[in-house]
Amino acid sequence: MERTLIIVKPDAVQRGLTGEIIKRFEQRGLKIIGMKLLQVNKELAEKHYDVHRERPFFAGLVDYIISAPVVVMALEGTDAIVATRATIGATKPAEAAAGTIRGDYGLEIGRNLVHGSDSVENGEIEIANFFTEAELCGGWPRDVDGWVFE
Ligand code: IDP
Ligand code: MG
Repeated sequence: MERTLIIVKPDAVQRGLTGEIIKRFEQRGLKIIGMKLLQVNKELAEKHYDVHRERPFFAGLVDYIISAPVVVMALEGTDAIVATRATIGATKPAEAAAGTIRGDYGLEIGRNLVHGSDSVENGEIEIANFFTEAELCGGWPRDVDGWVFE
């Protein structure tokens, strides 16, 4: 089982796409082990995107992510990192495949609707940045688990 941090970004929340985005991950079989709405502060935004600190788009990226509330989710499932990134689609929405979240709802890289962790290690780090242990229901026995996980 892998864990990943998903962020329904401010543009998606503003556009009323929160439910649609949650639905896609839920339908895929991923188990929600944490979820909340919050407005990210600058310190947390800069920590989350620290790897991009030297990039020219960093300041704009931080402004974007703190501009309105987001919904953050910790998801658990088989190959959760690869599976969720496939569901999210390519970073540039204009190039993202139809049927992906970005390919269905986005056009521009700076308004690409959703974040998903890019490795198991970063998933654990990012989940810890956004959730306390008490806020997570890790490993809860979902009744359909046997029909999703082999
Ligand atoms: P990812 O979200 O697909 O993993 P990353 O390369 O990790 O993409 O970039 C993180 C986020 O930074 C992107 O989702 C996007 O919001 C923003 N971003 C990346 N590259 C650019 C850019 O060239 N211009 C503006 N924003 C960018
Ligand atoms: Mg990334």
